[in-house]
Order: sequence, then structure tokens, then C-alpha cells
Amino acid sequence: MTATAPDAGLAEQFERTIARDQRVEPRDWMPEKFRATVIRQIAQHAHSEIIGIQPEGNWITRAPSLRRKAILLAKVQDEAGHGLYLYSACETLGADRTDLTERLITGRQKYSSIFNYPALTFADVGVIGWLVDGAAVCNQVPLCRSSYGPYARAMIRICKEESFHQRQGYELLMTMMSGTAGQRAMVQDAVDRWWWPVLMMFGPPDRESANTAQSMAWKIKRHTNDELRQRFVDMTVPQAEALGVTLPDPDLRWNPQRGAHDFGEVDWDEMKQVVAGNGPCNAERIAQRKAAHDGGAWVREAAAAHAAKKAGRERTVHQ
Ligand code: FAQ
Repeated sequence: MTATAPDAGLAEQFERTIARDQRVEPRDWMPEKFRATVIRQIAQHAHSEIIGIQPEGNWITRAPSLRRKAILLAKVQDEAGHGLYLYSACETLGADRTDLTERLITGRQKYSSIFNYPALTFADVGVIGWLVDGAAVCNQVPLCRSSYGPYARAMIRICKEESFHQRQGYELLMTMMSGTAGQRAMVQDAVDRWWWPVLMMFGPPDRESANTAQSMAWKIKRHTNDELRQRFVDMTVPQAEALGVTLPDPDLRWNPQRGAHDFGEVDWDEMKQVVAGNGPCNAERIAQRKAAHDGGAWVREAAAAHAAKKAGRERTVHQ
């Protein structure tokens, strides 16, 4: 599958595939740096989905009604599914899932900074749906056209499910906003805490993004981090108005010359700290993931023993 010294024909064929907007498939030759970049991005994405279960999963047992509990359970199950899909996409590139999990648990591979913030009230469940999933959809819809085939195809289903996640969050918040003054205050408090961390989900500013230029040239990414952040702000402002909440940015205003909203500077030092492992919940998130992985060892062992037994039986039958 890997070829380190290609003949010129293979490299040309790869370049042609990219230039023609066609998909690179697992069987195709690809530069090792392309393979490594796609593995890095998909693995980080998969880890984010799996770790991303934790802030909301924490609320399943405390959901205020059967309906809210059923919705939240379905959403969390979707996220687990997205993680598994994405690990499978990584495996098509020769990555090993056990190794990827090991890299996550030992801090050698990243996951989205957003999941290192706590979900303090049930309004946070709504805001995670509205803003975190909203940002995820905004970032991931263009990835349905990513140049690596299995990733692009996985994104189509994932985006459909993320849209449902966004809608359930917005609907939850609409309900709370038509409730008591206390409920409205809870929503505003959650928006105040999540707004800036959500803007960090789009990655560092373009001037500091190490990977954007190459990933855009290879069409792994279709837009820069700043382009997508801007798109997200523009689509969210009218939603906030309809909801009746204030986005916590005094510099946020429509700029008719640009045909877009101006907005304040993200605290990039805070983002660097969170990505470096020093956010409010980093240690807790990784400890919980490690405990779940260790606790599942017997399941993996049983599955491997069953598969070996089954293969043995099939060999005997065919002899
Ligand atoms: N947090 O050079 P760039 C979700 C890293 S899924 C942590 O700009 P790139 C669903 C970056 O990896 C959310 N690390 O990198 C859900 C790179 O690492 P390196 C996840 C970050 O790849 C909802 C370094 O910094 N979504 O929310 C962050 O070109 C609710 C330099 O950055 C995806 O993964 C960050 N925020 O652009 C689940 C989408 N930003 O090279 C549960 C796919 C950057 O040091 C509940 N990924 N880094 O190893 C992408 O679109 C891109 O990878 C970006 C980063 C845009 C995230």
C-alpha cells in the first residue's frame, strides 16, 4: 500500500487526481506526507467525537424529561458512531486503531479544545448542540468534498446527523427562552461561557496555521480556518437574535463594506493553553477515556478469543 520512491508516473497521477477534483482512494499511491496529514486530521477528528461524548453524557441521567433524555441518548450514540466511522477511515490509510487510542490517552495526538470545558447546567446541553454542533457542521460540510475518498464519504452521513444535533440544541434553547427568567438567565450564562471557546474550534488564525496551505493545496481542506470562523459568526448572529440572547463580544457588528460581521480577537493564549493540556477539564477527560479503555479490555479479549475459536472451527470444517 505504501510506496516511498514512486516512479514519476504515480506522482503525476496523484497530482492529476487532485487537479481534476477527483478522490484519492486507499488503493492509490499517495505521498507519505499526504497520508500522514490525512491520518492526523481524521484521528484528531475521531478522538474529538469520542471525548466529545463526555460533557453531554454527564447529563443523560439528569435530563429533565423522558423526551430530553431520549434525544440526548440518541445524540451521544451518534457521536460514538462518528468516532468509529472515522477510526475506520483512518485504518484505510494503514493506521492501527489500538495505536491511535494509545496516542490519545498518552497525549501524543490532539482532540478538539472545546471538549475541555465543563457542561455546568442543562442549558449547556442546548448551547453545545446549537453552537458546538453548529460550528462542527460549518467546518465539516466542506469536508464532504475532501480529496480523500473514505473521509469525504464518512462526512456526508456525519453532517446529516450533526444537523439534527444542532437543531435539537436550538429547539431546547428556544423552549428555555420561553420559560422563566431563571431559565433565560441560564441560557445567557451558557452562551457567555461557550462563545469564545467555540470560535477556537476552527483552529488557530490563518497566519499561524501550520497545515492550512498544504492541506488546501491537496484539497484535504477546502477553506481556511479564518474563512470558516467568519462564516460561522455570520450565520450565528441572526440565530442569536431570534433566540433573544446576546453574544458576549462588544466588537461584534455588521460591516457593510465587507458584507460580513466584524468581531473581537479570540484569546489565542487561552487556546494554546487548552491544546497544551492545561484547560479546565483536560486531565478529567483523558482519565475518563483511559478508565473506559481499561475497563473494556475484557470485552476486546473476549472478542479476540471468540474470533480465534470461530476461525479454528471454520478451518476444521474445511479440512
Ligand atoms: N483544538 O495547522 P492547523 C465535533 C491543532 S468534532 C485542538 O490549523 P489543521 C462534533 C491542529 O490539529 C470537532 N487542536 O491544523 C461533536 C494542528 O495540530 P498538529 C473536531 C487544534 O488540521 C460536537 C495544530 O493545532 N472537528 O465537534 C485545534 O489544518 C458535539 C495547528 O492547526 C474536526 O476535527 C483545536 N480547536 O486545521 C462531538 C474537524 N485547532 O499539526 C461531540 C476536522 C487546531 O500540531 C459533541 N478537522 N488544532 O498536530 C479540521 O477541519 C482541521 O483539522 C482543523 C485544524 C480546522 C480543526
